[in-house]
Amino acid sequence: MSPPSAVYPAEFDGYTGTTKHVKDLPVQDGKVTLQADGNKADTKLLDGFADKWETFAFNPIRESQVSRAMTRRYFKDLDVYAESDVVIVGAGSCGLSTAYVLAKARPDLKIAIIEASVSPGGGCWLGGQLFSAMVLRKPADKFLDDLGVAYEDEGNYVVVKHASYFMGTLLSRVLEMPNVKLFNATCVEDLVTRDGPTGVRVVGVVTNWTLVTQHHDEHSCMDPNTINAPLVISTTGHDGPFGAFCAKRLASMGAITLGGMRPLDMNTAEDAIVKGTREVVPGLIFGGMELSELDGSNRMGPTFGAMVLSGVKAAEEALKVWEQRHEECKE
Ligand code: AHZ
Repeated sequence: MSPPSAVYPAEFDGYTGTTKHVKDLPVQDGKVTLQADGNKADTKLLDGFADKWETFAFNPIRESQVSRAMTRRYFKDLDVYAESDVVIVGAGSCGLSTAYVLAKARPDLKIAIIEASVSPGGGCWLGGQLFSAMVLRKPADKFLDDLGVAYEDEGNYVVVKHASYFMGTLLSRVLEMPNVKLFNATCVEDLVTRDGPTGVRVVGVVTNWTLVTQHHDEHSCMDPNTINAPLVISTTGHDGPFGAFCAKRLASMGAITLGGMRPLDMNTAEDAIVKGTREVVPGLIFGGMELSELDGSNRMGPTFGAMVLSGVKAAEEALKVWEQRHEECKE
């Protein structure tokens, strides 16, 4: 079997390409041939600017055009996604992996991602202790192959040269999908629920601008907004300033008891997170490190295989639930 196309060629050293996938780089006698000018063919379009800077000018614009270009689209999105098919809470490595697999498999589903931070990506812009490289244990390499992210194959695990390269690629793949809307700087500050004969069912989320959520104590009334959805997937990470949000909310409702994240053990932690990815109460699926708070499983530290494969499993679970119950879930 030939190696995955995204693996660095063994003899290749000092990879300096920026936007191109390794397999697309020019190869001569089995070796990648990078030119000193960074493969100039790529810069042809920009060369059109050469020696024209004296007469250079942008096309004219009126300030209100900029304002309307943004606000029209945002308010249309608020309208369209007020009834979503799936809401993903948290745009970290697990939430975005879930979105990537689900949105790609089902372009007919409307998927809203709610991220508290201005910058999506969660803790996945660096490896451990602010180092650049990112480790994923096999078989998570299959996810990278699908995404088109290059890595070094180290046997049982693979190494992406920079976590930001992984996250940047994942984000762009998710954001280019027409059925996904990312609402960042927006916090999920409660769940929408219904009581039924079999207990509580989650049917949406309560949102607010994160800055508002952070300042509720200083103002008397800043009511939130809502999104209805038959399925919510919570991937808010382990406990922290914002983390484990839905797990903590379910615990405060008495619907579950929190296990509390246990100390680091890479080998047990990653399997437990993937295996534990599931619908915990009707309408609410958990993925990623939020599960460690729910189930009392270990943390794994800087190995990210479980985050992406928990995302794959969360997407699969979502499709199963969707097929079985979406009409009923829509009330
Ligand atoms: O901002 C949070 C982050 O981007 C976001 N989030 C949290 N609460 C939210 C809320 N509303 C909206 N109430 C919220 N967004 O959720 C995202 C979680 O991303 P993460 O990277 O923290 O979690 P993950 O489970 O995707 O990845 C965990 C990565 C870790 S932690 C760890 C360890 O500590 O051992 N090891 C790994 C691999």
